[in-house]
Amino acid sequence: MTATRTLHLNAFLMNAGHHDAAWRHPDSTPERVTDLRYFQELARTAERGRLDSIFFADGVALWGKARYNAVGGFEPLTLLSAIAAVTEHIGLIATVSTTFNEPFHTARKFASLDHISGGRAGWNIVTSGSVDEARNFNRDEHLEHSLRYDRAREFLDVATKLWDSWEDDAIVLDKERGIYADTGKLHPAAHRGEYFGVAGPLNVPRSPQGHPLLVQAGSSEDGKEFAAQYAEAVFTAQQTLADGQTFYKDLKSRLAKYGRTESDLLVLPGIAPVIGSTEAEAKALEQQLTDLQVPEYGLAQLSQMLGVDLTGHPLDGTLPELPEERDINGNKSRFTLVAELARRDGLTLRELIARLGAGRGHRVFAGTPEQIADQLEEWFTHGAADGFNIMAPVLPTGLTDFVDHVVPILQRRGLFRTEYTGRTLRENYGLPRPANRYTGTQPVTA
Ligand SMILES: Cc1cc2nc3c(=O)[nH]c(=O)nc-3n(C[C@@H](O)[C@H](O)[C@H](O)COP(=O)(O)O)c2cc1C
Repeated sequence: MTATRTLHLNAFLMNAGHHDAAWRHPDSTPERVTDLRYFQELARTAERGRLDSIFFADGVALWGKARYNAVGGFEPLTLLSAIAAVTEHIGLIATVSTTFNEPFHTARKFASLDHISGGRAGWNIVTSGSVDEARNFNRDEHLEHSLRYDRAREFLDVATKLWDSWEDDAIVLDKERGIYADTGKLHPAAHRGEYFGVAGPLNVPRSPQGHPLLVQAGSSEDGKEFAAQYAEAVFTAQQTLADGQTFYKDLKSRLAKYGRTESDLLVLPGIAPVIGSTEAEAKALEQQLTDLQVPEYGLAQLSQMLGVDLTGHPLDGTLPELPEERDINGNKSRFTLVAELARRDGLTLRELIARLGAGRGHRVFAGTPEQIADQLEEWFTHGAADGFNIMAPVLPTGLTDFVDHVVPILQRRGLFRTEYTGRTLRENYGLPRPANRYTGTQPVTA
């Protein structure tokens, strides 16, 4: 008998909320974005809803104009370690860039978080999209897009070797004989490649999940190929059911080449649900947030996403001539999504800024809990999603409303768990613990 397929839900948490005017809304608490307890409370709300995981995005530069939005905040691995201490089940996914880090540091930090949380760590692997980040790391220019992915592949080769560098039973703990570890079960990485030279082994014993859950969020050609090779969950922005289905099929069809099956990778599109007890109430909240937008902020965000400076362009005009995706050295897939959205719906800059306000290109849906559950069910049952990245437009209320009003509907429909059954993040996502590449290959020398 095959187990019934159920949804996986990840709460994508963002300071005052995902809407770029969330911090101005009366329900948000932007004064708490450097208050640990605020994030601990959000995590516990997500855990009360039996969500699979929480997730923090990250960049290594100040993103967006601080004059107009509550941007900036905690480094995700540090924050998630503190959240681990007050939660028991919820998965903890941190974004870390392969372009501006070293594999040894990164493997070590994730192995530590996995131990600290009892097997709940996940890594959102990003290659970083902005030149502002390069400028914080001794570079004037950003590494070219395809080279960032070359580096990311080598980074993952090394990181996974390091996580395997202690076999599961390497620690002998023989007090009598004075033997702590079976060093025959500790393996060097002995890596010398294009970008990295790493001797290994890691200085953290193998963690509960073996490897943290590997998540990826780039949807360009290179991004999809990288995901097919390494990722176990993919975050993606898709505007329509048809686009979602195309992306889903495309990504799953690439897995066989790497000896993987379709169930080895979960596709989780983002959705920013604007929830109201009636449809009119939801639409009114959406409008209220649009009315709070600062156009200068929206224009700066749009300029960043499109790689074109739009300062001074009339808000009631349309987009100027844009470059081709191949000439974009930032986030290619988001560039194309935004350009297509504007073209398809014939939007003015003002309308485009309003459409991007809640989700930065992720799908926004305003409606009742029932209508939102219908949307999730439709994508889930029509080949566009294995679950969703839930992006509350305003926090904490948007998450509380989702947990209290949408989750119970999904549970009643048999689409979502009512209790955690797994112990680790991988178990809750229904993904296997990776075998250690060295186990069974070495003589025992204890
Ligand atoms: C849901 C989601 C979250 C993302 N979070 C981040 C992030 O936190 N940091 C980051 O640098 N890029 C983030 N990205 C973008 C990238 O993952 C990506 O590495 C990069 O910009 C290249 O994308 P591309 O392959 O589409 O060009 C995110 C994308 C999505 C869909």
